Amino acid sequence: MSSETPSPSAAGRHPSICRFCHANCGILVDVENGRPVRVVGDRENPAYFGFTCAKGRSLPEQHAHSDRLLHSQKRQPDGQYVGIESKTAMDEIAERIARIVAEHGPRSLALYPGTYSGPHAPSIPAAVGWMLGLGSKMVFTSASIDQPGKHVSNAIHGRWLGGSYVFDESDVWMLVGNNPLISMSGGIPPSNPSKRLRDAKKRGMKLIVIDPRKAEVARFADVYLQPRAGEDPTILAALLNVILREERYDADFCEAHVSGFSELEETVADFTPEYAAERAGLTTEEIELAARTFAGNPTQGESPRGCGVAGTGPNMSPHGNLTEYLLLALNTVCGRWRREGDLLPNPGALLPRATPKAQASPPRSGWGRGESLRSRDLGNSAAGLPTAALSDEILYDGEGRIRALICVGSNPIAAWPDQLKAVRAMENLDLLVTLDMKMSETSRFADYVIAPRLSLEVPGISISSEAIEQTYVAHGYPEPYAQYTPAIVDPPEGSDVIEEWEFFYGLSRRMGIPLKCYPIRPETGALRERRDLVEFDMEEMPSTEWVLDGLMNGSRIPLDEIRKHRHGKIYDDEKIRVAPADPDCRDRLEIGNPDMLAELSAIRSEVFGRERGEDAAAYPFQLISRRLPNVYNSSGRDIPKLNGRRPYNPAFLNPDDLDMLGLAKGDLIQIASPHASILGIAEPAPEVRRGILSMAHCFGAAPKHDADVRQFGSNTGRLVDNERDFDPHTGIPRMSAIPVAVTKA
Ligand SMILES: Nc1nc2c(c(=O)[nH]1)N[C@H]1C(S)=C(S)[C@@H](COP(=O)(O)OP(=O)(O)OC[C@H]3O[C@@H](n4cnc5c(=O)[nH]c(N)nc54)[C@H](O)[C@@H]3O)O[C@H]1N2
Ligand SMILES: Nc1nc2c(c(=O)[nH]1)N[C@H]1C(S)=C(S)[C@@H](COP(=O)(O)OP(=O)(O)OC[C@H]3O[C@@H](n4cnc5c(=O)[nH]c(N)nc54)[C@H](O)[C@@H]3O)O[C@H]1N2
Ligand code: SF4
Ligand SMILES: [Mo]
Repeated sequence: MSSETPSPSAAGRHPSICRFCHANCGILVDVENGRPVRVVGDRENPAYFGFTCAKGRSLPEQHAHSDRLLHSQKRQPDGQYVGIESKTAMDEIAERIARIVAEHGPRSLALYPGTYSGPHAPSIPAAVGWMLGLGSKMVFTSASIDQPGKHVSNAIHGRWLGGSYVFDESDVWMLVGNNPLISMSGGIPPSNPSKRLRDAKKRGMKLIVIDPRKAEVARFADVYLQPRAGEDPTILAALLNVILREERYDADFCEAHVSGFSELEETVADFTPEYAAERAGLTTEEIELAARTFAGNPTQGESPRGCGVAGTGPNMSPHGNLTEYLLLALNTVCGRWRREGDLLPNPGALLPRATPKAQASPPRSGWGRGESLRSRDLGNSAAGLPTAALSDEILYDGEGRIRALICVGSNPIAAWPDQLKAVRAMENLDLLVTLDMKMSETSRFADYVIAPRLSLEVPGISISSEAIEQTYVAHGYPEPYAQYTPAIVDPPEGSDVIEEWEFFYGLSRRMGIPLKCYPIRPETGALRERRDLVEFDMEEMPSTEWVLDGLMNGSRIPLDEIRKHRHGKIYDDEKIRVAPADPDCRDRLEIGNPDMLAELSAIRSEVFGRERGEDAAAYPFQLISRRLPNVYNSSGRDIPKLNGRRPYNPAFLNPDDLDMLGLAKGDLIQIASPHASILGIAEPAPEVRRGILSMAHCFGAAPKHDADVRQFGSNTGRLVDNERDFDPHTGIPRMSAIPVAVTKA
């Protein structure tokens, strides 16, 4: 590294990057006596315009939290934890893993990087590099219990190498089960989404929202559909039905670049707006209006730009792959891809230079790739190994079971579907190591808990928000924005906290494994120049700055240049246009995948509504997932400034349903699925459709605390059966639209 970084902990106001969530807002941090004391938005930041949320402003409280681990912990035979020096912990863990691997092979070791490996750019590359060095491919990420349908559908549909449209330039946008104003995710840029949305509305953009709960973003919708949960494939098939029947598609684009058109057309022919309306609890007119608003009227020369994107809701409901696939098909038939000569809004900043081309890259297999599980008939899909089945693989009673698990910034007991099985799995491990800032629900089962540095104590870059463009269509920054921050403060005095990558470097060194990091490969974005593999010096430990430089090799804007602009900068120096297709290119986007169309046809022959029979009568409500503003998965709910008055996750129900059940605000309720039951606290929410129970995940503690629901909340994952109603390709079980019964407790 050649640039100079100011010494951390200097008193005063420092520009930085918020890493409480993935949105990477530009912030100003006030430092007094070596500690962060105040965080405000940075108005000089050219992409975020001073935006922050309450979570970001509570970073000082997070860093100073009384539950924060300042020393790594080791579990004693009596179950108590005592502090252990991080070096000694690494010695002991390296030795135990070497022994497990020698006896049972590298496959007995699994890695689960979660939410908080995101803000620390070197975490996942170093962890995965160490695993591959050891010979284990058993890497399970939260992607397979998040929006796995995105990865699968992009693989089997193929990528458009010219890239997608971005929000800031679009005339129409469709959100299917996501809420970017709160989640900072889902196609409205993560950089101040509410300003971007207001600007877009002023420009005349039409917004379509499909969500059983009238979420914050739905208040801005021009067309709002409030269906039953889990009916997205039917609704999207009906939109396609209208668009194809009324010839509102881009015939020239389909002719030149698409295959499977007639197969899709034939299958969606049965999904009339009348059928979809009855099934999803909508009106025919609403469906037609959504279709016409999205497609415009191309034969009259009215072809709006834009995109449709889905979020976690429909990905966690049944048929998530199909929902995402139909959405890609919808974008594709409407020709919603960037054409030859179009300017690329974001040629890259920390990403390598884009080299877009107006052509398709052919479909790949979406599942059945490589490694498969021993315990279940599931394997590697485009979304990776199935995290939802990792408990089964740990509990498997046979050759090749997983015996050791490393959790990096993740919390299986809070987050995995089927919580009680996850508890049994954690208890069945020979070795569990967590890298976590506190004794999380999962850390309480761990043999070792490694205490990490927190975000303001490490350098950071805005790569997670930029690189999401590589995996999710129409996500990421709409402009070549980047920011770097040095560490703003030193860790608290007397602490022994390390960075996640240092832990994996430390293990590599102790185990004699040369550590190599592999760059992220693009899945859905425009083509980009390549990055090189990063090989670590195993004699002398490098600095984090060296690691960041290494990982960002090949960036369009060198990291050293980005380091100079401490408030973040938009690097709009270079104009890159979509190049013409290769003359001999015959590749096409596939919208008629036989597996997807078979799944869609099977839906058409399902009985629905009242005829559904027993389950429908016994479990009349549908529990759906949602995010709360002041928590980030399992983080934030123990910060009094954020949630002091309500540390639990309310069970939001329509007031008419509350009346019908004889319930009032604050009543204790029992929520039962066919698999398990939990307690909840009723909260009226007129924005929720009748028959829907809307609840956030990652609350609740271990089962012994179940009665303390007002203190810890309820774990909705408990209600999920991971072996029933799961996707056969990615393994994700039904985590939204779960049939439940609600009664007064
Ligand atoms: N029922 C249901 N289940 C769900 C979902 C749902 O909607 N419904 N959502 C799913 C989704 S989308 C996801 S992504 C997963 C999330 O799954 P996980 O990533 O497994 O869960 P988190 O609660 O985010 O775990 C983050 C952990 O990181 C710790 N941490 C905080 N700061 C740091 C840090 O700086 N360094 C380190 N090393 N650790 C830190 C926190 O204390 C916490 O224990 O949950 C999934 N589970
Ligand atoms: N404040 C905050 N921000 C977060 C997080 C957080 O915990 N808190 N978590 C982060 C993570 S890990 C992720 S993955 C992203 C997720 O980001 P989003 O996908 O935007 O997640 P949500 O805000 O839960 O929005 C999901 C929406 O889907 C709706 N929904 C549920 N089931 C269905 C269905 O069957 N069909 C349809 N059409 N809609 C349905 C819900 O009502 C909800 O409004 O957010 C990230 N940002
Ligand atoms: S949205 Fe995320 S990055 Fe921005 S201030 Fe809030 S927590 Fe921080
Ligand atoms: Mo997520």
